[in-house]
Amino acid sequence: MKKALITGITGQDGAYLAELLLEKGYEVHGIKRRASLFNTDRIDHLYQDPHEKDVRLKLHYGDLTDSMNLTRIIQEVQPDEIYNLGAMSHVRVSFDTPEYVGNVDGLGTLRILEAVRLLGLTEKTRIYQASTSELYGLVQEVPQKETTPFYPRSPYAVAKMYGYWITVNYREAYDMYACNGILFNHESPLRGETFVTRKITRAAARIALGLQETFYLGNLNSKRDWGHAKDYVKAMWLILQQEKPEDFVIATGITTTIRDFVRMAFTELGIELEFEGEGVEEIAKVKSCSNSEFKVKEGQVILKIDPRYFRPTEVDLLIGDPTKSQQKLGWELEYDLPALVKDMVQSDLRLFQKDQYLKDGGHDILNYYE
Ligand code: NDP
Ligand code: GDR
Repeated sequence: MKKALITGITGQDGAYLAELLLEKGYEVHGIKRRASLFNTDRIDHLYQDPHEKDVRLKLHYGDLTDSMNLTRIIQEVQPDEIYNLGAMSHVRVSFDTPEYVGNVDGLGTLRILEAVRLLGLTEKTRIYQASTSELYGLVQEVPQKETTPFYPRSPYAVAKMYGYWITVNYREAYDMYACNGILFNHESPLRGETFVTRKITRAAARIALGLQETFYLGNLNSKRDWGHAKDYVKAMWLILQQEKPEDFVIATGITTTIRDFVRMAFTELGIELEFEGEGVEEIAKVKSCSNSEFKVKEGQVILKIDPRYFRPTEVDLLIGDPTKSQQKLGWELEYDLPALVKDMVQSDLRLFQKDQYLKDGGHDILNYYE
């Protein structure tokens, strides 16, 4: 039975990847951080009682800032594959915590590679590094492909740039099977609540149910190439199954503005919007609603701009060229953008219907989310 070790198993991608690898018959080990509250929501459905026999999902406490911890876990597990997904992954927040991000997202990658080398596992263990389209940053070429020059625009992207190159360097210096997946934005119902797509789908559901009137966003003009995380974890696995280690861009090849994502999310609920004004004065109002059960009024302002969400340096346009991954990995998309939006909006609608029942029953519910 193959063994995989996933850092960041409690995150969006970690959860989908763990599910995929368990389905493929792997023994899956994950590193989770100690937190004062339970932090395994996304993988609770995969949890197996450690007292049972033949348990194939095993969790270890650890942190990417702790070399000794990582080395010990890798020594104990002796993994065939390591997926390094752990990171402080929020671009805006990386401007607030730049040193921490350098330590976790940059040096954390080195700690994994060096542990594998020092333990003499270079021939056994294959390593996947979660690289990102944020490396492209300021537009140099579109669509962006494996050979496009990098120009990172945030402490997050700069840290990930170190992670990218140290992975390439260990592959070349020590003949390791270590690869970068340069993944463009991928989303899902499990997406963290403060990333823009999930923020929008949650707000759309809450506004439709009458739990909230308005929500706030930052820059509506940036464009992102969005796919579904379920499709993207399949690419991670494929990248580690090739004869030779190589780096791959994983993307859909289609780009959309944040404004259009807002439109699509509300349309999924039968709510048509109109946008007016410019810059920080821009708003979106309800033009019509075809679902009489939803508690929105014509003319209701559902979106305003809050400059707090602007970034000191922005990435304006991301659009990836997936030709290499389609040809060499045989990677294919199951979800297009409308299918992704539908999955996220319908999931958040189900989630917040529970809050609506509580509210109708006279219980207090949280009435504002960032
Ligand atoms: P999430 O933010 O959902 O998950 C990040 C994971 O990393 C969580 O499990 C988190 O733990 C863990 N983590 C954070 N800090 C540490 C640390 N110091 N030590 C160990 N683990 C830590 O990210 P995604 O699942 O969306 O992304 C997975 C990876 O892919 C990340 O590296 C991200 O930067 C990268 N990426 C993501 C893309 C996307 O669009 N989703 C695109 C390209 C790259 P906890 O739950 O305790 O916070
Ligand atoms: P990104 O994702 O920065 O691309 O990084 P995010 O969803 O945070 O932002 C996308 C774009 O939306 C704009 N935006 C807002 N963003 C957030 N979070 N909140 C807002 O209120 C808001 N309003 C507008 C942003 O300015 C930006 O242009 C994600 C992360 O998953 C990274 O870890 C990953 O590497 C990249 O995708 C690829």
